[in-house]
Amino acid sequence: MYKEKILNLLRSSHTAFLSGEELARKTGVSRTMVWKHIKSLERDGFGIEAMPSQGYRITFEPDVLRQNDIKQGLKTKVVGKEIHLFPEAASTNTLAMEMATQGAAEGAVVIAELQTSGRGRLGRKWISPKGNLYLSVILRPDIPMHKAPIITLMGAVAVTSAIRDLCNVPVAIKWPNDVLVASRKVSGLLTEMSAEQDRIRHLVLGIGVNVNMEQNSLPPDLRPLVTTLAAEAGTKINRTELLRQILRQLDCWYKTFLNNTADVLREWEKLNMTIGNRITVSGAGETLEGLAQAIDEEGRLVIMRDDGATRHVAAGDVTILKGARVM
Ligand code: BT5
Repeated sequence: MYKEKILNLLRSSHTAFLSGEELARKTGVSRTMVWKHIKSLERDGFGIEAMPSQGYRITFEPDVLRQNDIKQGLKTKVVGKEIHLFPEAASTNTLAMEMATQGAAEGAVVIAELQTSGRGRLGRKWISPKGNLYLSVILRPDIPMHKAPIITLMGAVAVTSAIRDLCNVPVAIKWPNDVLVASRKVSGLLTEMSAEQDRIRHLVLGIGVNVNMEQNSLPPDLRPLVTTLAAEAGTKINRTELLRQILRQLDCWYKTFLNNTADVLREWEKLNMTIGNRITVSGAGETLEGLAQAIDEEGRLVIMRDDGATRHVAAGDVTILKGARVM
């Protein structure tokens, strides 16, 4: 707590030096304790210049997520009321599922700086080096099971909106769980559920966003398909700000979801780049080709085949064939 106070004071004095005496007076600890906290901030990666007779000032902020920074000005009602932050996790979804089973509160968020076994759908891997965002949110919605897939769409709306709020990049959603910039994947979502009969015990909404990672952290075959917000925006992105905005958007859209799922679907339609295109969708052992016509009230993709017949698809991988709308 005192360390955070010292950090806040140093940050608010910008480039001006703050003396050890002043820091001690304003925080109510001894000058020796101020010095110990300064050393601890340096161990956290902060660059702090110490000038005899002048004091201390920050010269470098590390790109590290900090619990207090994330919470500053967050003001969410449900999502992010509890934050569990780890330097490393096998998978934040796995951790969040365990915590949910042990009774963690709705809205609790598990975040990791990197994942060693990040997961996609169907046992696929999610490459998770440092520099990105990896988070999983525990939700306990009292909804019928067939509405659960809309949670993924809700998550995509929140992530896309947050990116639009903060980064000047043409971001859009590809059904069902991809967020793309210039046709390359910048974020993926994975919803996992624990249920009994027709009742949902809990859901975990996992979100990975490629923010500042180096492109060469990816295997070569993925590089043409994947991008980062920093690469698209041409500048490094503040991960803490983006994370906070994602949590705010999730908080807002989850509330909407509980009140009226149709409102979420309407927003999804505005932010998506799938509907109106000729596509193939593969999954469940078959590949369908046709026009992506709409999403239905359960979040399934409605495809019109060339013979005019329509199919409602609940899961799969979409490829956009031609005539993709420019966003
Ligand atoms: C997804 O699956 O897109 C869901 C990704 C969810 C990741 C989050 S991170 C926090 C939480 N904890 C987890 O363990 N998971 C969640 P899917 O649609 O199946 O896409 C997976 C495919 O995306 C892979 O097979 C690769 O082709 C590609 N891929 C892997 N890593 C990627 C990355 N960092 N960025 C973009 N694409 C990637």
